Amino acid sequence: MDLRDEHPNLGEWNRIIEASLADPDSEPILNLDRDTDPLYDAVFVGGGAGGRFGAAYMKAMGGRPLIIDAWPFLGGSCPHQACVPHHLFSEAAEELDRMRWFSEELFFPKFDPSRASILDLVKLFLAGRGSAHAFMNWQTKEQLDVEFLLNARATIVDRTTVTAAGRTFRAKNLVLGMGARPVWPDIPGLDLPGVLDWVSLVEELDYEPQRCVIIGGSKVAMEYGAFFNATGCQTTIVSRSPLMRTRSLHHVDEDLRHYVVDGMRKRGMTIIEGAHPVRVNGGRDGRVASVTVRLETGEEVDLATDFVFMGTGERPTVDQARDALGIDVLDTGRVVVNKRMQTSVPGVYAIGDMIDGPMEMFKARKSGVTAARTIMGEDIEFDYSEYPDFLHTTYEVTWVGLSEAEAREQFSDVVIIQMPPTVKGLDTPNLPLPCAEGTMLYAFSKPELSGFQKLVVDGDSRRVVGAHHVGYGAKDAFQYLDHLIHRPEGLTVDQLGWMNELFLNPEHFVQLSRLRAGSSDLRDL
Ligand code: COM
Repeated sequence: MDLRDEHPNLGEWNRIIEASLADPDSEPILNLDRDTDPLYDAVFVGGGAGGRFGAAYMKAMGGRPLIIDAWPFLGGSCPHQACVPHHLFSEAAEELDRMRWFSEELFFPKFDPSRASILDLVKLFLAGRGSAHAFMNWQTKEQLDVEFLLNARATIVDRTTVTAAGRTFRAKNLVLGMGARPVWPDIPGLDLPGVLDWVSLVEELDYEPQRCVIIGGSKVAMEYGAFFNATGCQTTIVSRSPLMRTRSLHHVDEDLRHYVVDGMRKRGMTIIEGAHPVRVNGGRDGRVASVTVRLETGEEVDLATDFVFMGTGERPTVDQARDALGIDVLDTGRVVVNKRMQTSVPGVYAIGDMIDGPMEMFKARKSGVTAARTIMGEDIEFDYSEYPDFLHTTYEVTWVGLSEAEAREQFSDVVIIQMPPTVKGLDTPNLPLPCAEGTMLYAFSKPELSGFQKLVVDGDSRRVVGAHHVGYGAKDAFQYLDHLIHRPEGLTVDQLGWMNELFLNPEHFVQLSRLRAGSSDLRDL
């Protein structure tokens, strides 16, 4: 299907994409300039967030990129199976939480658990996901003017040659952005129906689970687990390490961790830490019926369930590229790159989930852009070792910089500005502050659910070195706080306290800092 001279609108794109997804033999979608045998500045293999942003940036700089993707849409797993459904489910979890807590209070109706359904929300997502796909294709073609070949799997021949849809494409550079897929450990029984992960959940779920055992303690495990539980599906997380103490998360403050994990338990989730899944057992109907787990004590228990969700991490789709190119790859499957996203093979770059670091959107997009700018001759490096992080339970949880414990290892005078404060006898469950969850309805009706926040300051330099927040609406502030505190000159408590806060905002660091900033000798608050 050659669309170079066509200009499908969003509805037309939606139909083209849906038809392509429905038919395994559907034809490739071509948006290619007419010249014969062009030499591209780069072929982006994979048009996910990294490839799409990298190609768009290269085009904007005057280069000639081509994106090839096996899916009939751009944007990759984000709109299809990953971030977008995750955010839909997390938002639903938060709404369900509120409906339950406020059932028959004020203007809230009686909560009807029979209407809270994982399957309904999966169907809602499937019915709507095409609009994001359509927009990615429309924007990339009509507004960003990037050439692409979709619904065609690329085969890497060598570092300047890729084939797809029966054609050969030549490029000065290759940018590998083929993403990552969930990996499952080697446990007997994982092939049973009813064992799903974040990919197969949206593609395959066809019944309403009543009970769920989650294997793994990753962010995905916590986020999806909180959603399942909020729908009324009795959820148990089985994790080797304590939640939020996994290697993939850094700078997690212990008080924040407690607030989050205690909150999950308070909402009825079972969290078994230090435990190893031994096997998954089937029932008479052929579907999963229980999971045998070895507890920290060595005892083995059977957890009855009709749904197992795997939250054990992801691995890059790297085999074909490694075999064809000989690029260096770590044991984890991540491609080795320098700060310019250059692999061990000249002219070959890797981006997004293919490389080390968090599998998050900012890294995907910025690594794609870094590759593009490097190819276009700019002297640019991207260091993704420090970044603001977040996850959702039924709370939104956001953090950046050092935890209190990390700060105490580095600085002799650490000052903590925190809400609720840790003051003996204060009776903090009745303190409606920081009124960060939702916000005022909780503050007045359920003060104990009002969130948590902590600012970590180096008392000597007066610099903010960490910020931690549990509660709705902090993510926006944290992307700016991240920039401010990681500048060479940093951000002092005095500068923070002199900002113009929009009263009432969900995080109160500006006003709390101002209350202390007048003192030459900072104290905790
Ligand atoms: C977001 C996908 S859903 S992309 O980063 O805009 O390509």
